[in-house]
Amino acid sequence: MAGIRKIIHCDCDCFYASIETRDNPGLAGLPVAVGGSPRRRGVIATCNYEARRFGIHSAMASATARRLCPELIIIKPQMEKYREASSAIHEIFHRFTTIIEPLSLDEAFLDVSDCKVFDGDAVLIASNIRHSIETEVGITVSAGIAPNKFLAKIASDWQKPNGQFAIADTDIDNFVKQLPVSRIFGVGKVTASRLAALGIEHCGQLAKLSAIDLTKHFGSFGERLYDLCRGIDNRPVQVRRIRKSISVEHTFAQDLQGIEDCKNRIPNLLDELRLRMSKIESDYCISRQFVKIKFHDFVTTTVETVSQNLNSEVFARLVEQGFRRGNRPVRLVGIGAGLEPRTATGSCSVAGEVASKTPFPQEESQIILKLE
Ligand code: TTP
Repeated sequence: MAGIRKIIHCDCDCFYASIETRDNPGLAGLPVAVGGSPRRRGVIATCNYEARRFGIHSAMASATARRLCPELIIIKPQMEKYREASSAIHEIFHRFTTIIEPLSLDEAFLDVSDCKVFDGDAVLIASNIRHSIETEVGITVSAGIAPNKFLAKIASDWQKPNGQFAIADTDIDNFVKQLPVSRIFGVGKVTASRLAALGIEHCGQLAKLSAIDLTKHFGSFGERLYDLCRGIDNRPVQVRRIRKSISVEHTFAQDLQGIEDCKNRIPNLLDELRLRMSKIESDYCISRQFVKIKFHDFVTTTVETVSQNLNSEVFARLVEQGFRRGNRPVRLVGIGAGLEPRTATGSCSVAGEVASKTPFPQEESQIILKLE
């Protein structure tokens, strides 16, 4: 039927750990994690499925992971290798479509609606992509195939690891009816428990509420919920994602005790931030500077200000402000910049209106997660 899109969501299985096992086959079958050292307050970036059986997961302290599984092998991340694998994977995607929306190094949406390979059969296209990545890059990938991004992303998780799952247009109603509301992107613990209080656990139950009721309970997100619980998602696959920010952060092996100690860390962080910024500055303008401080008790604060460049004095002032909010030892300092795309003529159009409570960008902090 015309108008039905074919979207594939590809997601590598335990990406960093798979690359490490590929490069050291002796690790196969053993519990393996990639992350920082347990002795230096490192955290786990990811772990293989053997390690997950012990309850280990991303962002867990490596020391905790080691306690859960004393034989866990923890490997220091080697980002260069992961980037290389990521571009090889993207080269494979490009054999089938140019409409690719990368979400991270190991995850992307592909719109293959107009692809003629395999007579346009998206299930065969996904199989071939997975097979090509396995043979050419040496790691496994899971894929979801569906008429939209929301369902394709859920489907790629359905048969993980090393599997694929397709949701045909005619199956959508049955599929979403049974889907727990917690699977909807944006439904976190708070929304899920508010829905549970209304007796709603599955999308089928959610679909019984009117758009007006949903908006009454959940504001503008209610409208989105109204669509998603019916399996409707018209968002296009966006070839290039617009970055909102860029940042670097560092967790210190020993807590920093005072303002001066924190400020002394700025030059190194700023060097790294400038380097990263230099790679994208032809596409983006800076609209604000921000600082993130995590105190020793994990309480986190962010401070930001409107700015059009990366100014070390401004960062120092923000660090002072942030530190004073907690006035206690600090385990992490991060600095970053809010970004705006350049206009078509390459100029910067924004003066940078900034909302006072803009949270530290989570996606970015995942990408730049620093591991010791
Ligand atoms: P994910 O796609 O979230 O997870 P994964 O590929 O490791 O495992 P899964 O099979 O469940 O999809 O993350 C991709 C990579 O990003 C991951 O291999 C390591 C890195 N990463 C971090 O560095 N920090 C994090 O907190 C997370 C979640 C991931």
